[in-house]
Amino acid sequence: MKQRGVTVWLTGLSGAGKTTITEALQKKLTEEGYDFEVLDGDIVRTNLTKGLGFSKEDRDENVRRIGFVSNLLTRHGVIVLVSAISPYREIREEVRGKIGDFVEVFVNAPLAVCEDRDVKGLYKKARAGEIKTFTGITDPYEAPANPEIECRTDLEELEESVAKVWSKLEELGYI
Ligand code: GGZ
Repeated sequence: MKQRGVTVWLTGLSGAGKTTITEALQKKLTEEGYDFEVLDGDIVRTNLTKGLGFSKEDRDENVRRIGFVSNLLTRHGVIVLVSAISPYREIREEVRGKIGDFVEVFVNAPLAVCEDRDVKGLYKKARAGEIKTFTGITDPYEAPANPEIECRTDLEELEESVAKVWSKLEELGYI
């Protein structure tokens, strides 16, 4: 039977754990032989959305383009893992409406925890005023109202977060 496509959209603050969960899901999907693609904001911004900045307009454009590609892939039976801050609810909902087969994962950790992790030193720079419009510091993050899954990465182990996503995809019949 042909695989059913779905977009698994991970949204959350920088440092919340989106990429880590995506990488773990990627490993599991590979092991189980599924067709999938990954669209990570950080990487997509070096090609598909190159040149876009971090104003609301540019972030929405980034999300819209990621959503466009994700829709094409999803329609062709691919499991698409999207990892992007995607801070604005309205555009996430717009993309959800276009794709239909859409599972939203709220990768949630308190700002203080993300800031404490500061893997890339970006929060420090934002606090120092070296980065303008940094999500959570000088720019908004609108949490999903009704995500299919919420992963509290400060409270649960990575395996637990991955298992939650996996069982939701099973429950919805995508895997
Ligand atoms: C937020 C920023 C910013 C600003 C650079 N605000 O955690 P990261 O480092 O590795 O991933 C973040 C990435 C944000 O790209 P997205 O495409 O996910 O953003 S959005 O969905 O809002 O369009 C972060 C880094 O780039 N970064 N400047 N000002 N994150």
